[in-house]
Amino acid sequence: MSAVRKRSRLARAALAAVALAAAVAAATVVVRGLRTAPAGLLRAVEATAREASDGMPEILLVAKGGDWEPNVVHAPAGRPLRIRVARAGRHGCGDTLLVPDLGIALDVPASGEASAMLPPSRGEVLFTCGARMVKGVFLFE
Ligand SMILES: [Cu+2]
Repeated sequence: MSAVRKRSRLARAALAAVALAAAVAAATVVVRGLRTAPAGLLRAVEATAREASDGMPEILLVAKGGDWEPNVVHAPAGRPLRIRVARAGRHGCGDTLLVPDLGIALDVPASGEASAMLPPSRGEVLFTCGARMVKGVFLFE
């Protein structure tokens, strides 16, 4: 990997962390009763939704400990997004994934996967655990 490309990847990760921090700060205003877990969010794990075989943008989110990977998800604006959820290990925080602004509540099975379809969206949409602690952000762009 070239130094330039590496630097650009680092810059993008830093930008994502800043976007996440801004989203977390905004969340306390936007979503009432939301609790933040900033320590866990300092480590941004980025990914981009990919088209599934049916053409739908899709992302797999895995609960690891109390955090989700990825926790910064880039997805196309104005299109639905299928989220698939699974867990690696047991942690109460991974029981549920909420997307409060979109009215989505998804139970995460002890084994296997569950999925839900997010409606077409734009901009930053946060996701949280069942206790409404911010766990990550979808960036519809
Ligand atoms: Cu939690």
